[in-house]
Amino acid sequence: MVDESGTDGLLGPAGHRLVPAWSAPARARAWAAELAARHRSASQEVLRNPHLTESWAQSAVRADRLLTAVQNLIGPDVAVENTFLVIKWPGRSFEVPWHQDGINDRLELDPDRSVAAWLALTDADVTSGCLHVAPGSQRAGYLPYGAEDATGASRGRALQTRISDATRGVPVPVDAGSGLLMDVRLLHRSLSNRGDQVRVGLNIRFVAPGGVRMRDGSSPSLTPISGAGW
Ligand SMILES: O=C(O)CCC(=O)C(=O)O
Repeated sequence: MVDESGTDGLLGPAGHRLVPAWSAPARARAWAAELAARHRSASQEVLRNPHLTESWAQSAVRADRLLTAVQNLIGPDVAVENTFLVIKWPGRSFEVPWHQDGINDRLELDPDRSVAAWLALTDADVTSGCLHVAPGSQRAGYLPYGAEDATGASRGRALQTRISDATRGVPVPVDAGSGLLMDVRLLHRSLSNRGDQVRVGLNIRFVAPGGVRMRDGSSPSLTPISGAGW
């Protein structure tokens, strides 16, 4: 794969961008309320690949404004490689350490043919555990990362990326129904929810044809969303 380090990438110097109003806020909040009601008794924090089984997630990954923004970056042929729902319960400790969405033990994404999205189903602010991003960090390319911690419960994320002391994160509050697009090399993390309301967010990895390189010999599992190139 081409060494993409040193480049600003598809999302420019900041490496991320807001996607305003991919959903009506009330609809996003209704999905979040239903998810919270369903998973509250087990305090479940992570749902893997809900786009394969849940109708709300099948709608979310196809939302018009989101898909148009993704197509403007990676072209008309778009597939979903992975989705990852995080429910942060109020007052409960649950952090997602610094990581890059485009690399893990299984795969590496081409930053010119893929993009990550994070969709807020509830309001997410500093108190409730919004994302923190390190603008410009994508220029360093993929970095070494550590093993998931024991509490990671198989998140399927290459967590604990070793970041430099100079790397600074900035919080990015996002309202329900809006979201972020991120360069797949952008360092980001989230802290625990210290508020009194549940915080729900959906991470999506979108790819164009040829955007996935498998590192473990397995085949990519792709859900085509648009275009004829699949
Ligand atoms: O929702 C969160 O708090 C973090 C999710 C995330 O960064 C990811 O899934 O890559």
